[in-house]
Amino acid sequence: MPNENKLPRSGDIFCNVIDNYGDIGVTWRLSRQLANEQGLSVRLWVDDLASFAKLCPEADAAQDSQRCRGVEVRRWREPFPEVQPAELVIEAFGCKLPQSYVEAMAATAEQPVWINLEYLTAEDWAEGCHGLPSPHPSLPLTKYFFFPGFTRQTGGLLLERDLLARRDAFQADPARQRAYWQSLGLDMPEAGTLKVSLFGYENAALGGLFDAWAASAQPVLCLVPEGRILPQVGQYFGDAAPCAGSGYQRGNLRVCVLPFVEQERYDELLWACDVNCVRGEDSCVRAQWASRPFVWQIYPQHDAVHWDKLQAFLKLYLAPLSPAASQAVQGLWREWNDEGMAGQAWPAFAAVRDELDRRAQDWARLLAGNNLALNLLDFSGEIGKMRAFKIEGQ
Ligand code: TRH
Repeated sequence: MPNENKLPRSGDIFCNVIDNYGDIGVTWRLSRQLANEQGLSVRLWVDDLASFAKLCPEADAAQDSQRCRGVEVRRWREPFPEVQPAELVIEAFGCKLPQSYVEAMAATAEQPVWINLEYLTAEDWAEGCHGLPSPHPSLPLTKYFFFPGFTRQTGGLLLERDLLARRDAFQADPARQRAYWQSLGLDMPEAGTLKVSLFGYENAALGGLFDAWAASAQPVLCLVPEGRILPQVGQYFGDAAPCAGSGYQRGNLRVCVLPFVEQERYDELLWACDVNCVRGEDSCVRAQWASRPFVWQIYPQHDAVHWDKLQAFLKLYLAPLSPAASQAVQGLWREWNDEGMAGQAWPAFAAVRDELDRRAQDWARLLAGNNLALNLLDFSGEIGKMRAFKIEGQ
């Protein structure tokens, strides 16, 4: 059947898991949105199903093909099976598509829209590169760069249709929050307790921050999902085998280790906390949708290029803040990323939390209209129309 409005009806999304959960976290989220909110028939090709199963526990890492939450999840292995390419093809983060699949794309009657979904950055150059075409050197195919981002000149951010309404309902409902804490095996924290979630990479600054929380006048409850920072948490409290369910107390600081949960449930943790320490890319975006102050541990890259990325984000995020609040955030983020004495910057950060709360809410409102999945479909539709126009004009 001819596709009159030129919006894609099917999608193939390719994910090569490099390390951690960011690559699969983003592609799994996008797959579900395209399938469940936009009605596309979506195949997600993943080369590491064990990582995928951490985000989606009902998945079976031993299966080559399975349906999970409206998405066909396929093991990406070589030799790549012979399949009909989808109308929208997304390679995430520059992963190299199988040669046979690229050739099949070139052989289709209507060329698929081929997108390279890039990493998120607030750096200015992303606006200039967003949407640029890259013709294939030998085949009649063009790939387009699609940059997520924080401004209208970029592709926006992944945001589920009902996420903000669900967040508001959760944050306004003490009964739901109580039930959430109980599901973690904890009582609802007493009013006045500062609740912090802490998802991070190894970080030598951890001890300093823990010291500051232990010595603070306000009780601090810190929730640590299982992961790379856990050995250091154990070391701080003299426990050689920390695991989900472990709990510790020092001074006014209580730390509870949580299991790594499925992706949707991680949002609830962010909504339930007053401050969220996040890392990488996807958890950082989720912390922004939580509308609470956050501390970002950026994924470290060669030649320290991640510092430019961090500064570019701070420039946008901090622009309307008072000098005191702006300096407080910069101080803590720098220490947390530079593995300095993060504890030293904490009191200044804690002192401006009201202003940071307001900023977090404004920021999420500002970003919410720039939805990546919708932008991606609009972009694909435009390319489809442009091609149809060219063919007609021939
Ligand atoms: O896991 P990450 O460190 O991934 C990183 C980044 O994406 C980085 O940009 C990339 O270059 C590198 O991988 C290779 O952090 P990120 O991006 O926050 O991804 C974590 C995912 O895990 C996110 O989708 C949220 C999810 N998550 C859960 O589903 N359950 C949990 O309990 C927790 C803590 C996280």
